[in-house]
Amino acid sequence: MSKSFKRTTVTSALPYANGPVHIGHLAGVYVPADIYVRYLRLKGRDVIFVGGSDEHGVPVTIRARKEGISTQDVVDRYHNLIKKSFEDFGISFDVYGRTTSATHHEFASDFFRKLYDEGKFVEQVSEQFYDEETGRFLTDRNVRGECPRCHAPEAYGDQCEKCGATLSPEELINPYNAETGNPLVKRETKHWYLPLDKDQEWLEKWILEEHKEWRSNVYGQCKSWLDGGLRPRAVTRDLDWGIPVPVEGAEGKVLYVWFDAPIGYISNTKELCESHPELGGWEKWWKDPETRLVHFIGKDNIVFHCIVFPAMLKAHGGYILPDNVPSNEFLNLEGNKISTSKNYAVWLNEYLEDLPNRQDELRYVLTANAPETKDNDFTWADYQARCNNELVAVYGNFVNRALQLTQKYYEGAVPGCGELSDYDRATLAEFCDVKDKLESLLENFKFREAQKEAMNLARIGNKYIADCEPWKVVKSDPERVKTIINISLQITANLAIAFEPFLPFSSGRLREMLAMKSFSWEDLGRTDLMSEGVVLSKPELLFTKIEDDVIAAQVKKLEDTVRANEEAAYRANPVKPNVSFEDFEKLDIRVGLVKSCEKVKKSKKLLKFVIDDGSGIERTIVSGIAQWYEPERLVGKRVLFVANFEPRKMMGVESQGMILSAVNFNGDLAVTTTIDEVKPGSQVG
Ligand code: B3M
Ligand code: ZN
Repeated sequence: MSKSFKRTTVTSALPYANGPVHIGHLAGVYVPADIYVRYLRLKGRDVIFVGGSDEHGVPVTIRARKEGISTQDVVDRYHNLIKKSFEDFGISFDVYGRTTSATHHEFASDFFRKLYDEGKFVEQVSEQFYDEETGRFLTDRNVRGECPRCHAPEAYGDQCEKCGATLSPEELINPYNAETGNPLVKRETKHWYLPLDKDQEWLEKWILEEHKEWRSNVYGQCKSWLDGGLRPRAVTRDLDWGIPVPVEGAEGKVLYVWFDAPIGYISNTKELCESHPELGGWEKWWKDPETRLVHFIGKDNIVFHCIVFPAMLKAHGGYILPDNVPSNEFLNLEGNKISTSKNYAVWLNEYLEDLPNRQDELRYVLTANAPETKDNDFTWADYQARCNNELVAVYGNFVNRALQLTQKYYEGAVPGCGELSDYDRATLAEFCDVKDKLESLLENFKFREAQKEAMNLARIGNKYIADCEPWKVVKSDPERVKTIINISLQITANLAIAFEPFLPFSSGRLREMLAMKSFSWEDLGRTDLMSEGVVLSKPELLFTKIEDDVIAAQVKKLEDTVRANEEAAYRANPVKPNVSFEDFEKLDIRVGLVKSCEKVKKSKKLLKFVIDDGSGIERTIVSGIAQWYEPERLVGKRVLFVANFEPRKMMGVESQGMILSAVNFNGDLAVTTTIDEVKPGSQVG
């Protein structure tokens, strides 16, 4: 950051109001954003923290259909639930709005209209799949049909899960509506496109040259988009849920959710400023070049925040562009992907109920494990270990010792500091630079390391008390003990400040116990925060142990979900109608020995096998299982394959057969083999 700014507008991605928020959202976006904002506030900087629900788009309409209630009911329910759980978790938004608000509808509509009037869009008519019975156009993912390659009956409009082929909806044979099963026809429809191809040049300069400091995952994704060449993107959709396109002849069309949602950051700011005149009008926060704009998002939102939204702002004119877009990778849960649709998550609202008053514990673990540079895994065992071994045993233990000894020896009044020993000086020197260290980490969005640094301060304190052993010298050298306790209390006061952005609940309680009146980031590193004679409140434990049964109950909850999903998957995939022996015999399944296996060039999914099928001539088979196997692992294995499967070309390679795999309920694959060794070419039957 070379420029200096007067104020900061911080936004965090607007969660879809189609379900509660879970720990993946928290770790990826909301906890880091909240740490950052709390830090800036504590430093006395001018900052607003803007959040809200994203209430448009297909996900909420799917949820409504699933639950059999209206879309408005869905967004009302989840908006309120999300808002409340964020509040209870201490995510300190200045405003938490919603994109169904009148302010937002008007704002987004005007935004579109201005670009339209100025000819910033291109209009394009294209053919899209249409369900005549429901009178609706379909998104690619909602079109299903027979795969043109492997003839699986239920391929998606963008991909066949059976053979791994990448498809477009036009290629499907007998396309149908995934939800209603109705057959589909092609129909012409007009849409408005943002001609991003025209933005290529300035975006390249702005991102690739002027924002080299962005996190490498963000920079890398932008670079690969830009290298691939930007294409026009449709900003309208044929849907009945959303903001109507404010143009004559656009009946039945709405703004694309990714067009209106980021504008929600601005309209929510407008709402905030209208009720808080002291903030000085929303424009100051979005148009003044002395305002710094920072978007906290998850990695699947990078292109929208770094390319599309800036292009929209630029096309409109008058707006500032983001100065940084700190995006995290994903958090997994007990080794599996978190999934809203599969109900596989730790939901924030449930956590708050199941583990009451343990907000800081979760905040701590999510930051300690934050997926800042790579995907990370949350496990309940790790949660327990970090709470008990770090929060309780290090931070909590130190604070408790310092406070209890003050009670015991001085009836809670801060003792004066006498002459310092060399060891005292060395200890104080160890934390005098904590402020600089923390600042540089926080300013660079390295929250994980920053929290470690704060914890290090507690470690210093713990070691200090343990080494000085005041209880041993309290009789023989009472003056020395006063100094030891005084220094311990100074460290404790520093901890209350250092941890405030990360663990605001316990920091608040600690400040009360310390009777700390003034409280500012600038005080960090000082060794005179606790004045002699100040009487402390009665100490309480800052953290308590997490017992095994609490963890076991959470693990069981997840296991129950997995089991329920497996049962549902089985029910959705019942055994097919019986076949005659004759029909079965038509399939020629054999054993093949894998001679070599390698990735098919330019394909993420396909592996090319060369197998010994017993005939003396090598056979090539292509299989869409690259996601599950490193090719080397399969070499030398005996696999089962369909030998008389019609040859077909995949990515330019002719595949002569099909390797058989078992598909797990969660979609994972395992290639089949025989228990004992058999000769290649042996028949299976
Ligand atoms: N609702 C996508 C998401 O939750 C979207 C973010 C909007 S930010 C303007 O991943
Ligand atoms: Zn297929």
